[in-house]
Amino acid sequence: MLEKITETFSDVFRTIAGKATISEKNVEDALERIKIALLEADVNVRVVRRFINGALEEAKGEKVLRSVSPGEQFVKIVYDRMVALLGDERQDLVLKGTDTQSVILLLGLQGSGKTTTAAKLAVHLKKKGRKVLLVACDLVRPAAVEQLTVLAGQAEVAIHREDTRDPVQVARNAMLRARREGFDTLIVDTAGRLQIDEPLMQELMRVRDAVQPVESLLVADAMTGQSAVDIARAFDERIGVTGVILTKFDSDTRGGAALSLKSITGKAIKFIGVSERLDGLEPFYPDRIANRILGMGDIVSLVEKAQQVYDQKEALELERKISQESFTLQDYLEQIQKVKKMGSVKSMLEMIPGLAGQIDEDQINLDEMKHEEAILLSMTKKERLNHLIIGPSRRSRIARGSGTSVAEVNRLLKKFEKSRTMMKKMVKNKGAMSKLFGGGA
Ligand SMILES: Nc1nc2c(ncn2[C@@H]2O[C@H](COP(=O)(O)OP(=O)(O)OP(=O)(O)O)[C@@H](O)[C@H]2O)c(=O)[nH]1
Ligand SMILES: [Mg+2]
Repeated sequence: MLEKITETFSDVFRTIAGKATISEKNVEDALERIKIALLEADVNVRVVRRFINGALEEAKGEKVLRSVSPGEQFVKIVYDRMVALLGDERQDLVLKGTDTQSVILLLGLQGSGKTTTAAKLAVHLKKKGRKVLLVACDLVRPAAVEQLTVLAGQAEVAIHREDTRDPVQVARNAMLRARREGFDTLIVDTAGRLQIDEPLMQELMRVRDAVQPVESLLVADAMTGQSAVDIARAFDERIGVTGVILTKFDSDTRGGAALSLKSITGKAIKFIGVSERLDGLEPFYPDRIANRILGMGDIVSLVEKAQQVYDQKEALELERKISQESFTLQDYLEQIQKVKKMGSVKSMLEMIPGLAGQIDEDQINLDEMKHEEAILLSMTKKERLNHLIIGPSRRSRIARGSGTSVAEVNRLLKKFEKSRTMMKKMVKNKGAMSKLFGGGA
């Protein structure tokens, strides 16, 4: 998603960032192109106008045009505005403590992804140590309860379902059951309609009043484009929306909805759905998405974080290695070991080029990290310096030596190769960005 805008941004930035001096005309031209890209991506017209006018005013100021690095200042202005547009800070769910009940009500049109998202959220919250009960309150579509039951099975969480037509009854009983059986979090799946209609709203209001949700999340399909904004407004007016989950972020959409939602409705995007699978739910981080959109990859956070541990010389050396693809498994191992000292798993992983900014604390698989280190240590140094010489028989030796499997060794090698290519691309795209964000020389 959003590839098209990213292309334009990268292109504009490349043109402007390298310039030693830029004129008002340069700024205007650059913003004109950005404006067209945003409009083509289906971003709301008002949002685009505000974005462009604000950026124009700021960028044409003396301070920018006369500065030592006007191009980079310009990029920073656009970046900051993009983060603001997406909602500034990450907004997490606001739930009560586990000694009491928190109800999450999911709302949305038909096919927006409510039922799938209910199960994904259950997985997410279970990992955070909550006891989750899924509640099947879509009694309109015949197969809905069955669908949620199957998903609950896959997610290995409990489900409350009843053979009735009354969602309020199901919701009430689910709460009683939760109290009896010690569930602290209820996720309520509701019925969708093709369009917002009165009977749906009435039903949702009754369910809402029965469960008193702490979060009423609108599940919106990223492919809906512009109308997502109207849908969000309508649900907010009638039911009260506390946040949005934007599904199908992985799809080939223009992405305008994502960029307009926060700014027009004031409702934060809390998560994005990135696949059909149950692990396909990611917390929404405005700055990371802005990075992605602006084509800077996550190199910015890498450079920022890297700064904390490496001195600049080391960072430059690493950058050189990455760009020349001479980054080896030996380097990879050293990264793991060096940053391990820092304690936090997250900051440790953030340090590894290619992983920066893509990690969510609760997606971290500690065991996998340990396995990777073990695998790397079971290789000879020569192998770590040139992974291409590791043939099939060595792979099984390494697997045995590290107490892992050949599949795991293969996976590590594949991952390494993939991230090496990715890192190279990121470093290349970065250009002058590292200076701006405090890294590099
Ligand atoms: N690619 C992708 N597909 C998704 C995502 N979320 C949901 N889907 C798919 O979208 C379709 C509809 O999802 P559901 O969860 O059934 O949607 P719903 O809102 O419950 O639909 P109704 O109950 O009919 O109103 C399913 O095929 C899901 O697998 C996502 O983030 N990415
Ligand atoms: Mg459903």
